[in-house]
Amino acid sequence: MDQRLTRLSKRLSFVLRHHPDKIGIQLDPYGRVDLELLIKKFNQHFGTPISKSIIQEIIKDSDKQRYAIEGNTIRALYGHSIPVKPLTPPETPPEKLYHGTTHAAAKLILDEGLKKMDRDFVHLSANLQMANQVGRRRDPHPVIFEVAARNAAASGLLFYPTKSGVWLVDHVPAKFLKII
Ligand code: HQG
Repeated sequence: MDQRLTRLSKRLSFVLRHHPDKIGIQLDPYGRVDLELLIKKFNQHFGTPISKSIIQEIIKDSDKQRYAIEGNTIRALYGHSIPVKPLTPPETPPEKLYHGTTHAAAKLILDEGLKKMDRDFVHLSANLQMANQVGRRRDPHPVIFEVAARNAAASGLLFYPTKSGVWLVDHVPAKFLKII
């Protein structure tokens, strides 16, 4: 994806995950907003304009799907810091999920488990490659945790899938985590 689309994608994430107020829009309880309104307000606020076809190009060309256009609306699929409710019900996760992180965080996680920190949910990856990619954002040689997701779900934790291979969960106690 070229630099211009990457920059626009980051701005979309900023607005749809964290600061809809900055461009004068409100999200519904599930994080959705009318697509035409989003485009109008986005273009009033930012220098580089966006359109439905540009957003579709971003969705098609991104390494992972960060947004979904559904009917007349758009939403971020994960990553929120403003409170949003999951749009679809929890599901039984695969036996194992993964989480990539830094060495510094891993020490704390071994004691405290995974916490959602500044976001609405803990983010887990469907496969090792994704977990590595997530971890490398902050550490060139990230620590990868294997999450006993099926067992954690059996203990009552609710796992929410997204279309992008990211699974969302409120927290993961340390007993379900293993460094691999
Ligand atoms: C860590 C990006 C200390 C956790 C990515 C992580 C992902 C703890 C950091 C998505 C902890 C939070 C989310 C504890 C967790 N003590 N540190 N008890 N529990 N942590 O960015 O999962 O590219 O909020 O390990 O690719 O890194 O933007 O979460 O390092 O899918 O679409 O606290 O964001 O997606 O960091 O990343 P984040 P994340 P995009």
